Amino acid sequence: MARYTLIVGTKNWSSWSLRPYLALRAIGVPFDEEVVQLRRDSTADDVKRHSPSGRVPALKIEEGGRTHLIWDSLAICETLAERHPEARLWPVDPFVRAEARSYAAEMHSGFPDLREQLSMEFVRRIPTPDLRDATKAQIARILEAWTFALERHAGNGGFLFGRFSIADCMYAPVVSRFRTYSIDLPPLLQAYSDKVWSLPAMQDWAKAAQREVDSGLA
Ligand SMILES: N[C@@H](CCC(=O)N[C@@H](CS)C(=O)NCC(=O)O)C(=O)O
Repeated sequence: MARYTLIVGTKNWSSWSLRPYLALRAIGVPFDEEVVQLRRDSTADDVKRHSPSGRVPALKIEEGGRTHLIWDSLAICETLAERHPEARLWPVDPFVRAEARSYAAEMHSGFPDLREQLSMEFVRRIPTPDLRDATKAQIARILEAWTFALERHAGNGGFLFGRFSIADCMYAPVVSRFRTYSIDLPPLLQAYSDKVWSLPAMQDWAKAAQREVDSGLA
């Protein structure tokens, strides 16, 4: 059996790390975890020891006497979906799957102002900053995208595409950001955010992030 080790950044801050963590938890396989502390003098060297891109997350897979490394949140999620088809991390219908992939890719490559102005502070509550027009437009796009998916698919499980999928993994840090910065959501989207926030895996991440904050690591 393969042995998985997920290398993540400081949990209060590392939005990219949260995504494959949620995918691994959804699959339900055991995995080890190594946390690299971000925003320290040693961070660049510490990350580079684990990941050739100099970024976390990375996933180490030890199998058949060999060690394989996958880096980048979306590449890790895709690899996990391929290795664990029974977990149905992507929707079964090919066109719904293509749509869910579009959601994941849009998040992965976009929303730079949202990411910069509402940076992830998983367990903190921070007054809403004076939002730039670009940030407002990106929030509006996310609300539109979530509404579109939920209205069409949520009936089958309450997530963006019904069952929990990689699309939800990719947007989970946005759920946290909207909570941290008190971004108003209409009831449908608030219910979706509450559902994601209350996932056991999100709550475990929150407990670890709180420990980082309490001990001065974040
Ligand atoms: N596109 C990458 C982005 C990864 C990324 O930017 N990770 C940040 C942490 S969330 C990082 O490793 N930063 C290194 C540093 O702060 O030195 C992915 O999806 O995994």
